[in-house]
Amino acid sequence: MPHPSTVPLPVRCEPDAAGLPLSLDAATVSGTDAAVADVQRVIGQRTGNPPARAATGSIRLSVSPGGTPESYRLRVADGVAEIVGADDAGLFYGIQTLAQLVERADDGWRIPAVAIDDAPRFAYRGAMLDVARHFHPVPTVTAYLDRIASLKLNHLHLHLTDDQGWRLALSSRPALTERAAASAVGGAPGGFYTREEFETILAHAASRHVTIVPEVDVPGHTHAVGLAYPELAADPVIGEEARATIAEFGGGDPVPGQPYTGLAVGFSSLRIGEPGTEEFLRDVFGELARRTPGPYVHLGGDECLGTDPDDFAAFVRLAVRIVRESGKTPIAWHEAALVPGVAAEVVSQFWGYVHAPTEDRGAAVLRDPDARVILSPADAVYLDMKPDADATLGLTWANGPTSVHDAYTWDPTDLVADERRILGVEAPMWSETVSTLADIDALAFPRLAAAAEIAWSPAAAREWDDFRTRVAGLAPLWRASGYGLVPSAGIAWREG
Ligand code: TNX
Repeated sequence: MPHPSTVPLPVRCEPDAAGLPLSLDAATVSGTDAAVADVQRVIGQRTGNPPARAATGSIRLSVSPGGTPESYRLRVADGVAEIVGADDAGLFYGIQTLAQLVERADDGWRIPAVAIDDAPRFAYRGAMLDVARHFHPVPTVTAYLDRIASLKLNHLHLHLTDDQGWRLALSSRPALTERAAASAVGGAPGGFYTREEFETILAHAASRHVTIVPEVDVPGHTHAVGLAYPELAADPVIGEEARATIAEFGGGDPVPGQPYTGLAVGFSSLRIGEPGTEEFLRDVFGELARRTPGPYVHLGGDECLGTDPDDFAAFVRLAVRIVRESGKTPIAWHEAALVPGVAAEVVSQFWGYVHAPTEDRGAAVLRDPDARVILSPADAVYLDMKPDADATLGLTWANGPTSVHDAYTWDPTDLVADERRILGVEAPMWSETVSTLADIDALAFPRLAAAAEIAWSPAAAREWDDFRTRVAGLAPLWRASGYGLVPSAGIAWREG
């Protein structure tokens, strides 16, 4: 029997064609307030008819501690659905699966009889949103949180700063948002999150069992810092790569003290060795650590193309020390993790290639026995790569366009054979070409689902034709949830 349209694929899923389904027309739900509200939201979105609460519902939700973290068990039989989570997150994931099972019958809505036992493969299942190149306001971030959580992703990495703008108000450094937040790529309006808005994002993430991973990218990607603190910013160094990007996309050369609105990378750096720089790092990372509940702070460290390598190494060691002293585990892009001694102190985020790994794209970090890694191979999980050559949104630098097939047909162990060194997988959405939620949806679906399945489901059970059929079957749920789906090669989105 083909799998029902559940993505990511559960560990064990046994449909019972002869069993009595759960009819949703008069269904009721019982459990904790939060879990009941989750069921009412996801079923209500799909059917327009959220189940009422009852003391003992036909949908029964509970937590039975002790199993694998984030795991759950779901049974639909005899007109009753029961979900038991090993913890609140596991119960939440069972509810997401339940919503995916809803189908239209001749006489209304129902959930077919099924037995599912499910648990994640990796602890870190992430997405990243670049809110710096284009600013994405709170409703876009909360909408993206809903999307990623419905696919059982549990981390949202926010790229909060870049050359084009600084997006988070800090009490210790108000000048950053007063002077460096009004710009964005292409002259688009900038913006930033106030303290209260950032709290709203954190609270929404918590309600969806998502940990926010805040990133302040240093020492490169810091042109905007120079708008607020000119004494901390080195003069731009426009290398070959930046020159080629400026030639292709325009935007002019970066000018110290003026907002940068182009697409070039690698030209900016903080002044390393300057005493004010250390104080800046202590203020920024200290406040970031205090204001976020998660275990990680991302310090960036990528694409410092004009920075002297010894200066870069000294800077990275300092930044790592400061983040660790703040009580958090630093995450760093692989260039920083390649500084000798650093890999043992951080989580390394690899953004090289899986289909054609090369040393200049960080392959050494994959072999370092000290490195614990988050895998973000750019030619497979960079959601900002064009899905096909004709796409209007997206870039192509990572081995050309990335089809859904490319996004699905790789495995983390292709990169690191020892699975214990792999913390998980993260799918970044850089936003040079992405300015609205509709743009995000157009690039994310369905490749985000491919990343989620790679991070959650057993490798041996994954199969491309089965995946693309299941993913296509989710279109009615996703449309009803407001996700903007566009035509996608190889995916026959189901109507109705
Ligand atoms: C590379 S990936 C970058 C970003 C760009 C992205 C565009 C990484 C660590 N750096 O600065 O936005 O490519 O795809």
